Amino acid sequence: MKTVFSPLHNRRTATTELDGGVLIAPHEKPSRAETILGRVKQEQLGDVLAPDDFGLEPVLRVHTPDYVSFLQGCWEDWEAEGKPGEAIPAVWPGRGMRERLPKDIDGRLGYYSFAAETSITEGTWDAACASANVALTAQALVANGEPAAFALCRPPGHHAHADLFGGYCFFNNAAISAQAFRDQGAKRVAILDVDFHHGNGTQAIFYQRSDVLTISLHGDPDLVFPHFLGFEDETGEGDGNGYNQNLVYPPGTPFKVWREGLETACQRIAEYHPDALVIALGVDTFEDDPISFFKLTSADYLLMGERLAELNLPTLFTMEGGYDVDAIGVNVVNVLKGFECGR
Ligand code: OKP
Ligand code: MG
Ligand code: ZN
Repeated sequence: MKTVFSPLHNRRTATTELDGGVLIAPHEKPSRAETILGRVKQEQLGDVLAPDDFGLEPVLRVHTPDYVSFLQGCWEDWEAEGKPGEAIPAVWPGRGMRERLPKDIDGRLGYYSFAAETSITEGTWDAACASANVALTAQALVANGEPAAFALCRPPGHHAHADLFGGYCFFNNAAISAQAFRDQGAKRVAILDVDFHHGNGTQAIFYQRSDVLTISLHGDPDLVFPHFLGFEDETGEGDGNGYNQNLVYPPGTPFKVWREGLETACQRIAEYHPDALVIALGVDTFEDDPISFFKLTSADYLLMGERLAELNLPTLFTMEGGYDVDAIGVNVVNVLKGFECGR
């Protein structure tokens, strides 16, 4: 399978993540993408292509124009105020307050975010645009007949809503790609999110729609990020009723248990008969992941890929999380190799 990769991911070099009351070096760092790329080459998965530039039009099919403009100008506005550090939101419209866009940059940061761990920095916009272009280039490969493609996106995307950043995400690459499939004539698209965290942005973007089925397997939000969405009683709304599914698991979950959720998800996807499948591929389900609590092993990722291949659908993989950099290349490429074996 072909991989799409852009060195511009390197423009995202935040130095701070608010964690445990201190600013740490971010878990979501450039070496993640470089390590995955290295393994793709080492295992000769297939050609590595540079992305095309799709401009903002396909991004604006998912994200609001005001949010996109905010992201584009945020760093400049922050710097113009002479702030000493990276742009970190610290105030939100809490219960009983007004959801009104303020002029001030601190106010706008809060209006357009749902979490404070993700700082905006000088190259964040460039990297987020490159990441979306990587996804859209791989999407076009699949739309044009490749059975599958791997979008080596960085930064990740599945936490980003139509007008919210957070959880290391700015543009929702999986959602943008699913919408691109729809705009190119696909009747139904399924998004399966196997990242350890709930794909809250993806869920929210399609929550009232039946043309994009969204399913996420993840750690119990009662215990882990994003805390305020991702429970099993969230099944969609209006036209979307029955087209969102959350499969929630507790600390210590091994593949033997997780794969039952994968089976449930795959059966639902098969009965939906989508024209294309998008896999939001996080490998932070790994046993040694520093911020997660599932217990998948490197060998398990081969089996995951094999099961996904059995769906026999045109499949786009978009890279999401995974923070044990020593194992991230092996784990990601195991999913993709397992997928190619299973076909
Ligand atoms: C992004 B993705 C660490 C807290 C981390 C944010 C997690 C974002 C995960 N102490 N909170 O889904 O991999
Ligand atoms: Mg998930
Ligand atoms: Zn994650």
